[in-house]
Amino acid sequence: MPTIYLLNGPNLNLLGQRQPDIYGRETLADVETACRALLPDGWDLRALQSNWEGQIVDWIHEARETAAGIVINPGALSHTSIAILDALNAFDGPVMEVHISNIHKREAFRHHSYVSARADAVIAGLGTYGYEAAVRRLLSLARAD
Ligand code: CA2
Repeated sequence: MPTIYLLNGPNLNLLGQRQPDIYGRETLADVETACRALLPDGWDLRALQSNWEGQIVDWIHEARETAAGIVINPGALSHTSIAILDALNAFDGPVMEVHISNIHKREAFRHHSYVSARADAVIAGLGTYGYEAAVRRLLSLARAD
């Protein structure tokens, strides 16, 4: 069954609980539900969150075997992690990078993302709708194949 990996990095488990002015009021569970609702019959979503860089690297390796595409919000690891970039570079399918906030409107240290060097698209500032936009794009790419 074609599966989309929805990966979230550090602190995104707190979504909907703190800083609603920046990240909105939806929880990660809400995001998963909204993304799952977009899937055609026969598709699956594997939604995962970790505060640990190595765990995210391991999930990207797992995705190499099984995933039709990856939607990833690496959180703060976007700005630091060459390990996640290297793992994504070993994945052959489409990669959508999502940031809930507009990282370019925030502190300078958020303006650069290592992951963007691999991502096929970068979505920033659409709020949690960015995840849905990313899933829609992945599905349209897969259907064009
Ligand atoms: O805008 C985004 O999605 C970010 O990837 C979120 C990261 C931040 O470090 C990036 O620069 C931009 C932080 C995620 C923290 O999420 C929280 C959510 C609610 C409450 C506290 C933290």
